[in-house]
Amino acid sequence: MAGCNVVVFILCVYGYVSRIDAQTNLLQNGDFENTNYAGNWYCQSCTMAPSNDAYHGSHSVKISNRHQNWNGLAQNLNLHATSIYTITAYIKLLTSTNNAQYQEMIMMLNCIDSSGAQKYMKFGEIHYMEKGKWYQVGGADKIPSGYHGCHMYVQTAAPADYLVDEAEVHLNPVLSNWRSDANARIDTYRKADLTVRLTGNNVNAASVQIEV
Ligand SMILES: [Ca+2]
Repeated sequence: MAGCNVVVFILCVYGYVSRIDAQTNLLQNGDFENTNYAGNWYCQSCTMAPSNDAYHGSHSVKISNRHQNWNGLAQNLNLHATSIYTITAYIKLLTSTNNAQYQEMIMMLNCIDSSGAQKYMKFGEIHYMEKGKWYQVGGADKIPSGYHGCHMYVQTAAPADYLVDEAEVHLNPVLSNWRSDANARIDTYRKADLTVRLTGNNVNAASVQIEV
């Protein structure tokens, strides 16, 4: 922000805060570099353990001992109803059901409303994930009205072991007044009065052309 003058400084600060909101990873220990998962990740009826086979950094997490498709890595999230979020993670399939070459991998979000009703959303899926390769799985979706208490989890056919690394959840910014805001910025920063003075004798202002 070193280039901001006094007037622009406030806008720079506002923009900086907005970028923090958009870029902040809402997951705790999303890179799995902390191998203590207490208070962040948990396994839905499965086993989780640190792995040195990492997509990023030094560690990922290995998920095993699964018996149902929904048995998988999960983390709780307190999200805002009607907001749009992006959920992604890098996943490597280690073993597959029936030793198939490919297997479907899904990034899921489950949310609950005040009456206890549950909503299941697919944020992204890889239909044909091949064993032994890292894939980014996920996407963006809007939280339905009334829902806020959520948990994201990975779903795939059981039994199959997999690794997860670099998991992220971001709030997508909403630019509701982008056109009027853009016009206001153009008026402020790109438009200014231009004064032209003619000097000398015998100059007819009606015959002067100005090119910019
Ligand atoms: Ca990592």
